[in-house]
Amino acid sequence: MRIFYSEDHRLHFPQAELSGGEFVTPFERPSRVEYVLNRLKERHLTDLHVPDAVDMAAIGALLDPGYLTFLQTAWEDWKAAGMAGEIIAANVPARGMHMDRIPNNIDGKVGYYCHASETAMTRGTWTAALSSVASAQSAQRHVAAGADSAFALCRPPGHHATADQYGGYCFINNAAVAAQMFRTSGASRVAILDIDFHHGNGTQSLFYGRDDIMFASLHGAPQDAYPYYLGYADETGVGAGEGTNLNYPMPPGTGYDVWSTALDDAIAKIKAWGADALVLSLGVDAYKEDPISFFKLESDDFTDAGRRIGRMKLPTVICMEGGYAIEAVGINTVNVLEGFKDA
Ligand code: SP5
Ligand code: ZN
Repeated sequence: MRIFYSEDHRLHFPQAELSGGEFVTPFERPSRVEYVLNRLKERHLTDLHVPDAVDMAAIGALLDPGYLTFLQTAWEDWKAAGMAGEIIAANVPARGMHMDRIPNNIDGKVGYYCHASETAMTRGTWTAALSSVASAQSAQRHVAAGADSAFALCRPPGHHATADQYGGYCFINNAAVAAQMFRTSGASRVAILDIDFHHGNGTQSLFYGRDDIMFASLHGAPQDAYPYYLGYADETGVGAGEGTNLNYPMPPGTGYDVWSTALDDAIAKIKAWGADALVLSLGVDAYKEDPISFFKLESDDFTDAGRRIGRMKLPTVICMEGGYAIEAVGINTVNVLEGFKDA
């Protein structure tokens, strides 16, 4: 399996994540990638490639142009306004306020384009986010050209990013861009399966009204888990998209028996729908030791999950999302890939 990955992810490393009322070193940190790379090497998965240059047109086809300009210029504007620290959203439009008027002031703009203030931006965030989506794009082109599958070792992750908001450690929705590119390259029905512990609110929102891209997500129930305000089972799509959004919220303590039942159900529905390409949002934060999550998957369970997904025999782009039990991230991620390959 070809693996696409760029060193530029290192350019995104904020010092601070707002967590429990204090600033901590972000859970989503560059060393996560090192653990995955080391494990890939240990398991002789060494077909590593630097991605081709980013295809901005393919991103612009899906995301809000004002948002992309904001991401590109935010750091400059923040510094020009005399801000001493990293970019952190302090004000977001809330109930009863205008949701659609974009402030000129950079502090206001940051709030407009953000939905979760745990996520800081720094000087290199834009470049890193572009390198991440470039890996997803190269992986998609490789699969569209005939490969069975490819792994985009994306960092920063993407599935919380919407058309015009960042948050949840995500800036550009890598999996969504890859799915849209499958449509452009000839697939009629594309499924996105999201097994990250957190609900993929960004991906859901991008395709909620569409009948050509199905979204299925297994995640911590929104009553109990970030992103809190989306991811309920009754969110099934709207208009033409009715029936093509599948949420599997699960409670604290959920283990592999219940989780894999949900996975099988999602797989069966994706097959029945007639997907001809698959994008897997691969977070491994459902692991029992994950520091910010509450599912109870064991490392071996990830191998089994990969096998079940591989049995779909669909052309598949795998995009890295979350996973924060730092030393196990490599093992769990590569377990999914190995299960998938051996299916
Ligand atoms: C891609 C991805 O997995 N994003 C996850 C974003 C999670 N954001 C909320 C983090 C809340 C952390 N709370 C820490 C409590 C530690 N005990
Ligand atoms: Zn996650």
